[in-house]
Amino acid sequence: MPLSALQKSRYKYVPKLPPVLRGDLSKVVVQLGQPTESVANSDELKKLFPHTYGAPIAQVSSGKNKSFDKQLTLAVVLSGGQAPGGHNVIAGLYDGLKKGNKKSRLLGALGGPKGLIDGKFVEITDRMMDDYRNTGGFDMIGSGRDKIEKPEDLAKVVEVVQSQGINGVVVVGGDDSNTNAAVLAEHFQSLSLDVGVVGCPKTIDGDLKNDHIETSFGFDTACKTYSELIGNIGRDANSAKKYWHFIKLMGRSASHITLECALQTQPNVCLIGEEVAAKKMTLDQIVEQVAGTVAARAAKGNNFGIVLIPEGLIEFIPEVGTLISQLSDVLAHDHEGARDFEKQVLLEGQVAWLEKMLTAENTKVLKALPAEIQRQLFLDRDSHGNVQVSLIETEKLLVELVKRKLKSWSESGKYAGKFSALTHFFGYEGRCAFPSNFDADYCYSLGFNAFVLFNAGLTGYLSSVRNTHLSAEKWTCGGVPITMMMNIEQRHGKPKPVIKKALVELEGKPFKSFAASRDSWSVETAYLYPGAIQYYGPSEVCDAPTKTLQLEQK
Ligand code: FBP
Repeated sequence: MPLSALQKSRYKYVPKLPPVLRGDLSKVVVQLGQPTESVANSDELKKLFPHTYGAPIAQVSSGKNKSFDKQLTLAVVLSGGQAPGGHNVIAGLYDGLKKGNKKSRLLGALGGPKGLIDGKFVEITDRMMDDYRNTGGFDMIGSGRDKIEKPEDLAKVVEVVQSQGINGVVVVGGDDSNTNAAVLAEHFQSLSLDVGVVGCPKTIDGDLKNDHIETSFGFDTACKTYSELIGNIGRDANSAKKYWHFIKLMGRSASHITLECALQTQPNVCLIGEEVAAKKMTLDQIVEQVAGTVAARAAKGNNFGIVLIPEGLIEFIPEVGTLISQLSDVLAHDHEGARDFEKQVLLEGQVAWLEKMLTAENTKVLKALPAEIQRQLFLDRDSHGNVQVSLIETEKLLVELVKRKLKSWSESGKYAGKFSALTHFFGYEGRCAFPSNFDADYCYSLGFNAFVLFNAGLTGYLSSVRNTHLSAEKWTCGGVPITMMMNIEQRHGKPKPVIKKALVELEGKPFKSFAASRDSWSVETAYLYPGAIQYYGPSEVCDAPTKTLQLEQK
């Protein structure tokens, strides 16, 4: 395999561990606190998770551990979208496992949860592991978006873990995948199987966090990658002074990525989905806001600018969100009418069929959208029932509507600028980047810590590393019971137990810091140019966490 100079050099990088995990494993213990409660719907969740509900928070600390060297066979599953650092979770887990007992084995499930269901694994060896240390991507074993939920799939997994002698499963995933991890943990317990399940918080979207999980891995690298690109575009815009750049950023349910990139680059407009929802802004009001900034800058002779748009914005706009939610129910594969919809080949036929199924208000909203956006709203949902917002071109929709608005303003003499817009979508560019030092260290620690939790016999937990806004010298670690983060939400029109997503908090420090500056950024040209991620050099340049983490944890 040909190697870049950076890849060769990153192989030699030694990730930093929290002090408690650095020494002799015979001196590492897990202490348990008080029983916990879920964030909501505790009665329902107690019934759904009778064996695992309410487990205590776990803290890893120093002490005497006589059983640190158990011989274990663990399986690791990468689940959902790629996020920088996944290979380092595997590396930390592998190194911890082998440090505990050289005979312990780590099996990688091939292609995500499906690999676990079908019993398709590769045994990870020193050689294989060394080829992937500190590299981006999930290509070492692959990932997938399958769910382990149906009774037949759960039964297959039970067969697989028994036949392979697996003592524990590590699920590396986001909120949906770790909800699955909780289901699996409960299932094993209900059968009195001595097989643990521990999750690691992954997603570039940054929406798997709470009081105990400070951040999901991959958010740091992805945001820094997008911010480099936004900064470069900002400098181009400020040089040429002729284009407005509408940039959509990944983050399908929460706007954390967009907010972090705004804090790193200071664009002229940054839309935050959660604010749009809280203020119940209509699509027209959003368009007015963007067009208003275009006009204000044009009045100063600045016919250029940067607009950041979270990909999930479309679902946050109340009237469109309500439409999407009814569409998802009506188009769900188990909906009796869905077959008829699939028979409609032409868009007109699809809209006409939907008109009979949707409320009058939703039909009106649907019909007001451009044809291309309508088509994109009808695309298949993912396996968790989510609309695939990365496929909806909100950036193009906004350019089109802003153009129309400016035209009407110029006809009435309210606007006299030039509006030439380009669109971009940054998502896949950042998901497999070489992990920043932060993600390389954090992921390695999460994986190593997951091993410690298994060794202590825990199940149904997320690996947690804390104090991450400080240097790794101050990091601590432990485990958070997954049921503690759960509530009941509507999915596919049915109530389901899920990990509560962390949306951008409008009262939180990152949003407030942005809100305090955005007016000056809109009219002034105050772009910041963060440049590329640095892997070597002064710690303040190479190891700094995201602004979100710094503001939230300070
Ligand atoms: P996860 O929640 O699985 O980490 O994935 C998040 C994400 O990167 C979103 O930002 C994006 O909308 C989605 O994945 C794209 O999914 P896909 O890789 O299936 O196109």
